[in-house]
Amino acid sequence: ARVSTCHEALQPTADRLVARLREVTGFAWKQVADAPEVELRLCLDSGLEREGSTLSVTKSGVAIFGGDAPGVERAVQTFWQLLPVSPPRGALQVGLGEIRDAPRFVWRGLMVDLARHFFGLEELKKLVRAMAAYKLNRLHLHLTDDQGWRLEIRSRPSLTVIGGAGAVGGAPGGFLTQAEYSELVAYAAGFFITVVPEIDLPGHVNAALASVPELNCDGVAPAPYTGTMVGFSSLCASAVATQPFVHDVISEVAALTPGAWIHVGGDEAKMTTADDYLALTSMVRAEVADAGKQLIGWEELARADAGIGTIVQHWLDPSPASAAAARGAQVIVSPAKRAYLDMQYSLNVPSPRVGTFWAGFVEVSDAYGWDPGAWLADGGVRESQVLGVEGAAWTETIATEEQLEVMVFPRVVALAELGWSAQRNPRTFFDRLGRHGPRLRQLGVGFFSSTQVSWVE
Ligand code: TNX
Repeated sequence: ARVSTCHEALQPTADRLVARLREVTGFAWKQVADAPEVELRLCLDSGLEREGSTLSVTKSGVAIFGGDAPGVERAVQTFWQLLPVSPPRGALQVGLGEIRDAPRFVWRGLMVDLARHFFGLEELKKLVRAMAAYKLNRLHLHLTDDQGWRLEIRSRPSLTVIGGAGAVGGAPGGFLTQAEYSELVAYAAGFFITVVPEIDLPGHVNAALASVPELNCDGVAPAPYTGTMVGFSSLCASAVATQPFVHDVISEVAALTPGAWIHVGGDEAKMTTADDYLALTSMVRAEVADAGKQLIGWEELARADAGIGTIVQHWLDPSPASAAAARGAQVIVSPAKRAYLDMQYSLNVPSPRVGTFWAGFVEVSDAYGWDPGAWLADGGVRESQVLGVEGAAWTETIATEEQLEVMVFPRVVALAELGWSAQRNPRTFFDRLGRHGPRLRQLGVGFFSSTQVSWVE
């Protein structure tokens, strides 16, 4: 049996497909150059949408055409969903038919907070594989916060030596070396998933202040922080070390990141005066532009003149993102009461120690029961200004990989469908999701067995 490809950009998808076909069927599948008569054909059709595809199953075989290489990858994930989780060994049986597909939103993300608790390369790769299965395409890493600095910066080794050492509640810290970060970026790129690094400025910086004394207005480094308060730290606008620090960090992060975006946080800078906030974020904005990247900030950044060319991530208050959109910004929607994956599903669930509920409980039905394109409609934000949707796994209360997975899944699957499909159908969603227990298990991720879902084996 053969898989044919017509473009080298399809190689990562084809390699994984062939490996899995060999394993599943036991046949010696081979890769060949483009040919119409093969059992499984992967090719491009520039007439299709970005990430869009046609998948046709005829008696002579399966043909997948993508509008681009990501489109082929997404359709291959659909192909596997057409088959049983563990197909019987031998010839595969797929129903005849054609699926024409394309995403509703270009941004379908998962944010993981590595700062409050650290999660390493292997766990992040596992999350990438699971994201790919559900056609998510942005992995946003919250790399720095009061409790930890999680990316090696070669010009400032103390950031990770001191700032990376601890975590919330005295848990072990950790950080990604630049080599590990690059390995993750490349791994994700193989699935056409872009890593979006976040360096949170000018608040949420205690780990940096603790690591680099000159960043402090009084020149004295504070102690590392292992609690869970927010809004108490700030870069010092008058410190001469501040601008060179921001420059060095942003240029190293940009150099390591082939993706178009750098997220600069901007949230909850409660100890930064309004003037300093404006000065510091303008400086950050200039550094990101000099580094050739596009800026993303949490909705608070909209205070600081966010217009055309900025991407604002909405999480709490609809007004700043709406105002920014009116000035031409694009919006990623991550409403806490729908998309915050650190909210408990319901009281004390999954356990009284894991998760919080300041934005309310978020059951699977809440994660699925809203329309990202219309969420800010009252603020005048049109669907065309909504770049997409992102779930955010904050980790103050999430200390282990098992806890992280149970909080992320299956809610991120619900968000993934909102991001991908224009047809939101709560009536069928819970049945369809119920058949994904074995698939999530096959991906090796834990998930919360919500009683809202009729899980089948
Ligand atoms: C708000 S969302 C935060 C985070 C916390 C999260 C906990 C945002 C931009 N800031 O610092 O981790 O709530 O749910």
